[in-house]
Amino acid sequence: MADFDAVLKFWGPVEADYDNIGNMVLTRLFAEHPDTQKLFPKFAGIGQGDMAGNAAISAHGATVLKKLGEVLKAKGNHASIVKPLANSHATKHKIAINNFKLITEIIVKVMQEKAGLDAAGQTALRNVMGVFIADMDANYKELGFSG
Ligand code: MNH
Repeated sequence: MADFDAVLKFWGPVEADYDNIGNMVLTRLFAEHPDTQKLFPKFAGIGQGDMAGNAAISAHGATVLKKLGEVLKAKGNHASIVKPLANSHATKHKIAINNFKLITEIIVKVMQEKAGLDAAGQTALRNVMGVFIADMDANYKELGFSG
């Protein structure tokens, strides 16, 4: 699908700085949607002011973006990537689907600022995330998780 390529065009700066950009994504997600921080037991008690320099937040942010990079590069053939991700997020981490919509808008903004994601790229990223989220949701339903 053309949307995957339209986002991959802007992925270079993200890939070059997974730790810092990943940290920004999570720090901003937790700032704009404080309830999302409560879904991460390992980040309990970290204040907004300490997040930018927190190595554990950077490491997890990098993990998320690396996986998203795998999804982008699979260009829609991502069933084998999405399935284990849906399994862990439904049964272990208990992350309702709406949270993926929240992080989508954060990634759009951070990529706009840090990777120059333009209007067409923003639309493409929203489309790609829409496909990813729909596939996560289909897996959630199979698992009986009402996320
Ligand atoms: Mn998420 C762990 C990818 C969105 C909450 N997430 C992981 C792992 C990957 C990952 C990879 C580590 C392997 C695993 O447990 O499956 N997560 C993603 C991607 C997106 C994402 C690609 C969207 C893009 N995750 C979210 C959102 C939330 C969330 C949104 C909640 C607001 N994720 C978690 C939690 C863990 C996790 C909680 C477990 C963290 C830990 O304790 O190590």
